[in-house]
Amino acid sequence: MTKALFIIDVQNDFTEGGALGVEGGAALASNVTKYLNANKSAYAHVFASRDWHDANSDNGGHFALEGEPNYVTTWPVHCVAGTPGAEYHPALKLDADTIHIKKGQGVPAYSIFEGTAEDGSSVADKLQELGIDEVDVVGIATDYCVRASAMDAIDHGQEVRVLTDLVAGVAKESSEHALEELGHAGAAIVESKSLDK
Ligand code: VGL
Repeated sequence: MTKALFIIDVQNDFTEGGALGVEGGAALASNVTKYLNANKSAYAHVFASRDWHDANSDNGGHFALEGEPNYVTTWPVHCVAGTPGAEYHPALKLDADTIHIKKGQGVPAYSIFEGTAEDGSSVADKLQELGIDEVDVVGIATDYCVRASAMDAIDHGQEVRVLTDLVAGVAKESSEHALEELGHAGAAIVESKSLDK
């Protein structure tokens, strides 16, 4: 078995003080770094995604440029390409061989599978090329991008685990619901502490 870690959208705008900051985001960033340092040998590859939206655009209706966002399908302006809000949170320390995925250029893109790597290839192609068959998912937000990324990983035939102490959500109820849905879809919903190394 060849395992990868997906680190979803641990970006300044999704952490406290950011345009769309979720509670626990900053703590999550340093906890993911600790986890990664302690479990490096478990992962053949690490993928890290960033929402990377266009400036001066509603990004396919994703940004509420006029009126209030509904925080379900429309959002405040966030993660504009090249701005500090779109950078990884500084407490997230990634190795040089991390596979960086950018998504959402001009469109809503919740799943990492909608993004592309720096060499232009898709996530699905990378997984196949690298022989990956197991994926652990951590990051932000449980109820949106983590949910969509883990669902797509299941749909792409991966054996998926969502690490519940290393995710943070927009809202409590929808986050709990997302984990339930993922469990029903076949993901293991587990605490990182409970895992065998
Ligand atoms: C996300 C809301 C809007 C996420 C992205 O990363 O989960 N949430 N855009």
